Amino acid sequence: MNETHFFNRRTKLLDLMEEGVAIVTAAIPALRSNDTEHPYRQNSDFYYLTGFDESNSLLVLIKTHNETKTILYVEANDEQYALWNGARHGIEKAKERFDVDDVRNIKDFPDQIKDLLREHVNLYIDLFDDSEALSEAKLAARLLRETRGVKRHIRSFRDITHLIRSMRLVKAPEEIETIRRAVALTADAHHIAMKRSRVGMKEYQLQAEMAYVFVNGGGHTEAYGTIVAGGNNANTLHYVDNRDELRDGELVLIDAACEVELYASDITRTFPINGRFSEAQREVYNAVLEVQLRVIEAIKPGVKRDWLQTYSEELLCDALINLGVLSGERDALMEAKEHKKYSPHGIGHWMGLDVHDPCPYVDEAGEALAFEAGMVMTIEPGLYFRVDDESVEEKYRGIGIRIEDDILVTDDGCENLSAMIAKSVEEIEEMCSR
Ligand SMILES: [Mn+2]
Repeated sequence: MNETHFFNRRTKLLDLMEEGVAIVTAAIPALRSNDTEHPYRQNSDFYYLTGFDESNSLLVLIKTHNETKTILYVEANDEQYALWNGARHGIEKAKERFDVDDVRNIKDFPDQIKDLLREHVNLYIDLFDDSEALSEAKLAARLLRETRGVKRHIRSFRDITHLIRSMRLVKAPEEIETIRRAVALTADAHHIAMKRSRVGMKEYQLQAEMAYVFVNGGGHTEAYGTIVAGGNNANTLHYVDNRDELRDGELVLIDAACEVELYASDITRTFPINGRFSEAQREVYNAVLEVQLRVIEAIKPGVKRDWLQTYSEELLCDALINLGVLSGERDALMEAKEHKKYSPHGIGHWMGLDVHDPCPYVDEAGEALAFEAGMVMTIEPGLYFRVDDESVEEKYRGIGIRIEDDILVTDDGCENLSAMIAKSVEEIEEMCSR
């Protein structure tokens, strides 16, 4: 991805804005403990507009009836900081890199924000951003309102995130390429996990095998907390403890994927720890797989997301009836939400700069969005039978299965970006035997 891509996004955002000033801030570093921090992760909206990964920076976009102005505030390079933490871009290098109208020192922002806001009525911000910079901006807006002789002042705080996230919904070719790179590494990691899985290992050891692939493949991080859930642990949807032993005759559910240039992938595979599915495991696995394949098949431009959700629940309900877990008529079971007990989560979510991309799911009128080429959504049906759940046959108890792929909507249908990852019973048993 290059500066032209980011420049074009800023231009488009200015197009979408009414007259006013927008401020988008970098993420605040997160303290881990005492004086150590979590690895820095840039605010996705800020990154989307700049590609800049330094903290303590912010972007100002100004739009009047006849002109626009873009200003990037960054930290100046500081020798002491550089000695301990490495050099920052600084003003000069940032000027070379970014195609903005001006690069300024972040230290000057509090003194300059009042002038930037003068005579504007709209201030676009993330309404839930509690950074110091936004406090400064709000203070400046208040002072301007109280100043006699100022003809126009900020009268409304507008949500900038909605505009940016609407743009983020449809991915550009360079974004899809980046997601493909993340998926490729994730594919290798899942295959390694299948190959290395042995009875008696700890869940964290499979996690470590996968983390090695991510880091060795270019220093990339996990896109979210890795789930390695052996046996009944798979029935805890957000199990991240990963400290249990992997036992003979059980499945392991792995929901893990890496991030490349801040773009996520999100993949789940469930496979037998000893390499061979039991009969009961195979029955449930194929039931979930069938649902997943049929839902993916249904994705194409024009299809509405809420229809897809209902369709997937109907298929899961049918699967539960076929397995003998539920009995009765499907519509009545759906009405009573009986299937939700064994499949409580949604069929999928937008994916991009965030693993759960916070892009809108409904249009301005509140109607469910229809798929368009360039949208990326995960498809992840699952069935979960707790080990202590006496409402299911004993042979199914303790089985939790989810299968998740990353789906790109195309002009004439969709493409499974993670189609290369072993998924059928045969492919998985073959991969496990290597
Ligand atoms: Mn997911």
